This record gives sequence, structure tokens and C-alpha cells, in this order.
Amino acid sequence: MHVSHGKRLTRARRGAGTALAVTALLGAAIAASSPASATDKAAVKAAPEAAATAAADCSDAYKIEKTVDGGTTWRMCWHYNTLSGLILDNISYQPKGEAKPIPVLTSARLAQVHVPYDDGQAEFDDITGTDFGRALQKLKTSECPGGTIKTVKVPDRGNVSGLCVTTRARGHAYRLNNDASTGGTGKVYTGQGRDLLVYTVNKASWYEYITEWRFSSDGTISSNVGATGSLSPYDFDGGDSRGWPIGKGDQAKAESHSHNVFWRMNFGLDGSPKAKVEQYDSKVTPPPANGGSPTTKTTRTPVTKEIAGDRKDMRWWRVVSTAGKNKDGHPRSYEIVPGPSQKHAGRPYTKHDVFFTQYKKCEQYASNNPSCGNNVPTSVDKWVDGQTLTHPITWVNIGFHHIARDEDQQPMPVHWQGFSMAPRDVTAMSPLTPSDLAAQNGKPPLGG
Ligand SMILES: [Cu+2]
Repeated sequence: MHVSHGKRLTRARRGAGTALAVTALLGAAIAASSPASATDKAAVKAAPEAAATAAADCSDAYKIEKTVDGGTTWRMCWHYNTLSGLILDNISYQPKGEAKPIPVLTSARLAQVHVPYDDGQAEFDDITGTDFGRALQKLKTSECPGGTIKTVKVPDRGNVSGLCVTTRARGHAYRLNNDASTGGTGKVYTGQGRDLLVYTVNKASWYEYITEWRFSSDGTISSNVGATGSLSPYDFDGGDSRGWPIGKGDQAKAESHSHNVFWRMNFGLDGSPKAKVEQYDSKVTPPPANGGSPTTKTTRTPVTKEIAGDRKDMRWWRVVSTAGKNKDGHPRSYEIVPGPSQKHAGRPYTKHDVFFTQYKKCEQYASNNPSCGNNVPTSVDKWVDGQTLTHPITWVNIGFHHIARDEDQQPMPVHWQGFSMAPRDVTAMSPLTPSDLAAQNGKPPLGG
């Protein structure tokens, strides 16, 4: 199996850092080869979806279960992949009062971190092209406050205490002062949220990426990647107006670059891979000339075939269950909520914010995908080729254009980029509704 890497210019940058450690582990056979061919070998070893399937029935060591505020229980399995690192499988949640867990995702994981430098002299795929997966970092106890650090069997490397499972306060989950004006008792209903957090730290050359998954009591799932570590010392040639001086005076111009992070989600709402995708657009019309208020019209567009989607004001997408409805008779769905993004227009796969593709086992990485074999395109944009969506795979791309600053040294403060998946009609009311408000489903009662 040969992987086409295209024309990738590689500076010396990747020769440093973790490459040495991995070289030692893999032995002399790979030692002499370039980072690119080491990646080829890693790709051969990785059997992404097969592993995901195998993990479906996970033993205790690979199980994560946590009841958070309001009595919501999150359950999932995890496994570890040589390239993309942490993969979460069979994610479900069970709000208090639900008879059984509600399946949400069959698998969720990083699908690429694409790093093009502004001068065009270097372009990296940090997931498939560096030691990302193998270079899982051992976490200190203090890095997982209040939690448990799980042991990860890293292929070709051995056991690493590198998966933190903990909880973290997120502030108010809700608040309602049900006072006389709303016909209430004067009681204040309020709750503080505490999320389940699952994270790893992977080193990619000079950078360290924190991959964080967050599960909230209200059913929201978020993933963020935090870039930290160190600026690459081999990329201080930004004297071509494509860098920023971070040394004294006009010295040490760190070359600007982007981090385009991709995620791949395989939804399994209500336990079924079959789902529909919908796009919503709202259009605001200015007030009529003769007075009145502006109006807004929202349009639902069924996405029946594969698409590459672009963000727009008042546009959003959701993945809709075909297998189950909530107690109000509404089909369950999850909305994709991208975080701030600086889209990089340089490659067909970075040009779009989301992709929905028909499931195909070998399509695992948004770019430089190693597993589909010869003559098959290696990036997600090419897989959008008109197939009907019956089992959609959701891809999210969040970009960050990194123009370095003095404060990026040293170590670089963590910069986050990510997105959320918000439940929409998964439960008939908020999973956190206090029991004495449970009857308020629909139009709230008028105050007396
Ligand atoms: Cu950066």
C-alpha cells in the first residue's frame, strides 16, 4: 500500500523533538527513513474503523461512565489509534427520568491537524504526518485535577498514563426566579453545571496538542483542541513580511501559519447509523418602508446528498434520527455548533467548514487519508461526489491563523479551537428541569 503525500515541502522542523524517541522505539529499519515514510508504516498498522468496531463491546478499562449534575449519566468506550490518538465510541447519555441511555455517537475523534506555513515552504498533516498518536504524553497527577489518569497501550511504545477522565465546573447550568410575576412561589431554581472531561496530550514535533472532549449535563458535547508547547525553532524565517518579531527589536520573526483542525463524527442516534441531515438558513428582511419591524424567515433544506458546507450568518446544520423520537413526538437530533474559525482557503479540504459524506469504512482522515488504497482520492472534499446520504459522516473543520506574539514564549499559552454538538429535541424538556416544573412542557403558564 502506497500513500500519496502529494508535494509536501518539509523543512528540518520535523526532524526534531519526538522523532528521536520514536526512532529509538521503531528501531533501525525506520531510523534512516524520512518522517513521511515513517507515517506510511504507521498507516499500515492502523486499522481505524475495524478498531472502532472491536471497541463496541468494551471492557471496564475502556469504559467511561460518569453521572454529572442533575443526574445525567454519560457513558462511552474509548480506544486508541496510532495516528489520531484517542477515539471515543458508543457515546450515550441518560438524563434522570429516562428509562435507558440515549445513544448519540458511534464514534468521535480527530481527523487531521493541517498546518500550512504562510510562505508556502512547509505544510504538515500533524495527525497522519507526525508522531502525534505515538507521542502520547504521560500526564502528571496535577494535570488531571480531581480525576483519574487511565493507562493507554500505545502501539510500538507501551503503556502511557495519558488519558485523563475528570469533571470541571462550567458555571450556571440554568436559572429561573419563579417569582410572583410568573405565578410562581418566589423560589429560585438554579443549578451549577459540572462537565465530564476526557482529554489527552499528544506531541507533534514542537507543538503539543491537548484534545479535550466535554460532556455536559444538558446533553451538549464539545471538543476543543488546545495548541501549546513551543513554536518551531526552524520556522523563524518570517522576514518576508509573513512573520512577527518575538525577539528583541526586529529579531526572531516567527513564521505565521495556520492550524486547521478536523474532526470526524459517526452519529448513531437512537442506536441507528441511518440519519438525515438538514441545513437551516434564516433570512432577515429590513422593515417595510411604511414602518413596522424587520422580519426573519427560516428555511429548512434537506441535505439528501453529500455536501461540503460553508458557514454563513444564521446558517446551521443538524443530524436527525430516523429511529427515534422524544416524548413530544419530535425526532431526535444534534445540531453542529462550530466555534470561531479562520478558514484557510488554500486546499480544497480546508475551504469548507463542514462536510457530510456517506459512510465508507476507509475514509478516516480529512486529508492525506492513508486507508483507501491506490487511485482513491485522499481528502474529504473529493469524497463529496454526489452519493445519497443514508449513513452520514459529519466532518468539522475549525481553523486558526497563528500570527505569533511575544507572549507565545515560553511555553506557549494554550490556544483553543473547537465546536459543540447540541441536542435538539433529544428529550421533551431540558434534562435538568426540576421536578416541580416538569409539568411546564409547552407554553409556560401565565402568572396571576
Ligand atoms: Cu501555531
